[in-house]
Amino acid sequence: MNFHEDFVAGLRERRIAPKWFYDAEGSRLFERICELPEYYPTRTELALLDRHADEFAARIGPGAEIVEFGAGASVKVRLLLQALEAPRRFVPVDISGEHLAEAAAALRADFPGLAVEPLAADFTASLALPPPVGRRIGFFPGSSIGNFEPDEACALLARFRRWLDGGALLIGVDLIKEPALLHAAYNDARGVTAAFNRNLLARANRELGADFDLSAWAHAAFYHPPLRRIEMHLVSRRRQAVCVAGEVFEFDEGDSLHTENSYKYSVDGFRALARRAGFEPGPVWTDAARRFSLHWLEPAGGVSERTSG
Ligand code: AVJ
Repeated sequence: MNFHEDFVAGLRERRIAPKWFYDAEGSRLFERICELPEYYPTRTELALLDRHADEFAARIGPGAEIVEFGAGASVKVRLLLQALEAPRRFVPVDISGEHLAEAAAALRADFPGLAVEPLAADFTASLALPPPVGRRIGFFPGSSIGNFEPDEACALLARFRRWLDGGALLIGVDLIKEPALLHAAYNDARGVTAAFNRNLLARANRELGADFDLSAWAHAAFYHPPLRRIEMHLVSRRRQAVCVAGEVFEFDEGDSLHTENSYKYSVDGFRALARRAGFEPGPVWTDAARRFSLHWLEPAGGVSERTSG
């Protein structure tokens, strides 16, 4: 559960969970990725949120509470909040506490009537949400769902459904597309994605006193069509030994640490997954080039109308 144990266990398995990318530095690097010309998901999703904000607001209704899972920067939720009628409360949940506090302060200043109650937590573990104060709506933008194996993604969606207490989920999902476009998005010319990937090792150096030589690890990211996923790896450029918290790990030239999967879905494939998780998929919004999608998911099985009180 903590970075130390999970990272060391991950080194043995040659696989590290992507949630550990997001320390303060990693969160900053991720924000830079979102501004890259090659990284189409963020700007495509932002355009969708902007264009359809009134439709989302109509579905969400007045006096709602928004819970954002993996809330990094607040740009996306701002578009939503601005369109809502008297939103009651915003609960951003993020694994990077430092990052959360900054964003929360800015939101409070800009939305005076809104209670902002950040929760520094790992939502892949357990989540102690406060009792809802209005109709609770989940917001999970950015296609972070793609980080999970489809079965895990299904289990996570089912957990969101329970946490949402009868409320709906608005979720962003990156779509299957031409491999060249996917490849470019994870192999940007400026090397920001490579720096983001290597920050995992830099973080281990900072927090665990590890002695990774960052220049000895190559960034590798590629689309794997049979599994419909981008894989990111850090590949050892030479034979080397690394010391992490008193333990030595040996790597041959070409050994890889698998640091991330980013699954891509078809619209129908994702709707089927959502159904398996107990949701009734509603409308889907996509851009003209069908690069990215936003899905409205209601809990299946007749959930009561929202109450006004
Ligand atoms: C935040 C998981 C959606 O998979 O595209 C971006 C993370 N990794 N570039 C993604 C990421 C490399 C991103 N998610």
